Amino acid sequence: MRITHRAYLSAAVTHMKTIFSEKHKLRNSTTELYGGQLVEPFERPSRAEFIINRIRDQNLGPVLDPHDHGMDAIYRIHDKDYVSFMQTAWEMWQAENFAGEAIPTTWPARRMSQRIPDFIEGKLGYYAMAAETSISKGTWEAAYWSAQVALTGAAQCRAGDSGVFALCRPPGHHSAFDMYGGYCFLNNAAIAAQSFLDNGAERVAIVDVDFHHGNGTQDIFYKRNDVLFASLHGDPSDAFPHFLGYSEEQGEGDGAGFNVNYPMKPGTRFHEWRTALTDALGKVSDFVPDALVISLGVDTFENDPISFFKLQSDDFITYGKDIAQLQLPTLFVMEGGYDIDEIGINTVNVLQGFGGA
Ligand code: 5XA
Ligand code: ZN
Repeated sequence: MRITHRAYLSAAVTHMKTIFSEKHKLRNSTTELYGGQLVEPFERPSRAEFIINRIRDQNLGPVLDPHDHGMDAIYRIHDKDYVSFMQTAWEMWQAENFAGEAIPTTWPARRMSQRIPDFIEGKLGYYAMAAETSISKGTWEAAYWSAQVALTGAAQCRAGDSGVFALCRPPGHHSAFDMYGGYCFLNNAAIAAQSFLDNGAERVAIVDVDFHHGNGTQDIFYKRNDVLFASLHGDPSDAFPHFLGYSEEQGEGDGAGFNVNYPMKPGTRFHEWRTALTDALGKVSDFVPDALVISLGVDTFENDPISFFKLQSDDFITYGKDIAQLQLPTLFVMEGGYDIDEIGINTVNVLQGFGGA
């Protein structure tokens, strides 16, 4: 029987597992500060629903619940005081009887004290790197399970799967050691990468293909040489997070040379973007990692409402194949993507491209 390209693709990807928790729905904030207004958040539960529906429609493979790996793996990446703040922020905010969701309004800017205030308003400003992300009921629980999704995905890779999809929500790559924002509370990709290292890997590479720079991941591994971090993103002079992600940021101390940024201008199309990806994958190959983590955001899509690259749906298949050429155990960790109509197609295109390469 002649195997068509499409049939080959479907057959080849049948084995990719997805790790997914319904607990993502607990992250259901109703407000985002955007354009000077409080709007319905772009990062909303339906994002994950469209992705999981597409995975099921396409028979990508089994969908598994996460195991509970506990707090220790989270503390390998995040500050205990920060985690404690995240666990209690909503209760502290509610205790003040504020009407809306918890949003920071003041920051420790240049030449100000870095002491952590007692009052919730001050704590929010201390730990937040951006104001769009409201903390609401259930935020901590959803963030905790999102990290467990990533940890379970890493465990599946270690058990021998060549590619696993961690359908994390909320996303993670803007969250640093003691920082939240950009819709992120715990850095799922960093937690997963560290779990590979803590279970025998010597080196792990993280390639961040989300439209936005992965400032949290960069910051976490900036002085280390056991994690190579490469990020393709909107130039921070034009795009969030604005204050990190320039090409001259190449790592420090032991980490010098292990951080690579590819900032790109508004209107960037796939050809140029793919040139950057090829360069990043070449660096990954030279690094000879034991595992690869992909921070997978599909907000590079041409119709994404908050981004400015011009990738088309088929491009996601192509670059999934490019990633597969490395032949590394690969964990895809979901980050951003806000064109709800296409988010499932674009995400699954990457995974099918990877599986069918
Ligand atoms: O990858 N990060 C995002 O998609 C969040 C961007 C937040 C912009 N205010
Ligand atoms: Zn993004």
